[in-house]
Amino acid sequence: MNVAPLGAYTNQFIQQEEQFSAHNYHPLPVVIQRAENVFMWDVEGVRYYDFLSGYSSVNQGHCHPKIISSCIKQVQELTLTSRAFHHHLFGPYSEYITTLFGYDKVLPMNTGVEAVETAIKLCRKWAYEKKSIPSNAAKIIVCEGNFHGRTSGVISFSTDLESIRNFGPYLPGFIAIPYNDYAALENALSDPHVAGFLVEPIQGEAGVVVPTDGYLSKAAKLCRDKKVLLIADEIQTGLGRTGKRLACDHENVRPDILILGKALSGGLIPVSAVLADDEIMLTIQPGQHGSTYGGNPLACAIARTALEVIEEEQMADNATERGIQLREGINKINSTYIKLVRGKGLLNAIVISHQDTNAAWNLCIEMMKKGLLAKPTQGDKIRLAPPLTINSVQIEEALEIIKQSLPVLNYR
Ligand code: IF1
Repeated sequence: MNVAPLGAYTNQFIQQEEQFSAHNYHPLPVVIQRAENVFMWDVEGVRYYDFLSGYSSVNQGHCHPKIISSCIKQVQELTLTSRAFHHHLFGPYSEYITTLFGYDKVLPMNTGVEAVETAIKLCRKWAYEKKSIPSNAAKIIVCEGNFHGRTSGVISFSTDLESIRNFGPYLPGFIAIPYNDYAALENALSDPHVAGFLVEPIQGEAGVVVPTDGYLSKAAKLCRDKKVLLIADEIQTGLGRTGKRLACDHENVRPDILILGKALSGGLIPVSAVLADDEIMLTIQPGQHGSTYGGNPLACAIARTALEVIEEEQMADNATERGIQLREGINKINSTYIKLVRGKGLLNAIVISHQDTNAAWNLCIEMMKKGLLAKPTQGDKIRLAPPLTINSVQIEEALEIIKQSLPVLNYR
């Protein structure tokens, strides 16, 4: 088993970070230097299983060779034109991604939250120009427990106090309803000024909250009936993570606006995208929205290959099989400290049962010492989300590490 000493190098880098960088994260005490596929190595040379995958950004495995080679080829030829000029990769990439997901058009952005902000602007523009909602009266329904990013606009509809406290004033025009509550949605959509329903098919940050089977498809039908745009944030759940190309595919739901990010670049650079049909997408005309790096040649080259390898290597199917193996393996451990395991594909979380509020953190530290990196979320949950390239032998090894780490919780 790996033993991860808090070695001299590790401490040196952590102290440097402590002094010279903002304290907006509380990382595990490990300093990563290299990564390949499902593994990362720290500055002490210790190897770890990556069970966070950059919050589902490296679905394809770290430094996937085909994505890296596309990047190396492109980065030496052309990296940025800005959208003031056309470039030769934008048309082919746009055709590829819109054909793959079945939409008329794509609007390329960079980070996930920029794509969420873009989707909100598209929804509002459509509301005023197509649904004739009175100016500035459009409302978008969101869910309690949501996580869609950290801009001032997007945190305006967060229900997480730490994400919003002292960042006001907030952007108006959002109504939060309970997640996975069809009646609450039906009630909210009775307001004629509602333009859209923004939802994560599975709530990641909330601790991998999987809605009841049928919730998404019933919500989609209700939105259709009420002429409200269904906006699916698949930034974390998309691109094979839950065992399908999109989490919406589990219920054959086609959102009106699809938001992608994270693994769209395989973890190389920030690449995000908003997909929609012409009625919605063409409400934005030249000069009404944009981004310096949106749709840049390097992003197009990387994202095209990042999408191709998910399909070619059937990563969604592997996520389904490995996810079943992981959840069954965890249930077999039958630990009193694991209240439950939940998830779909390789987006999973265990809920820790222990009177110490730091138990999940302590378990993560112990798993780190034994060679597996995972992070607690919402206090008592630990997300388990390895790259979709993980194989069955590696899942068994990871299960053994989890099993061997649990006794660290043998304290009152
Ligand atoms: C952090 C969470 C995960 C996302 C969904 C949009 C975005 C995210 C469903 C915005 C980003 C990241 C952000 C990062 C940690 C991580 C996260 F814990 F914050 F909530 F994954 F669950 N929609 N999630 O998950 O995308 O702008 O970051 O590219 O802010 O701490 P981004």
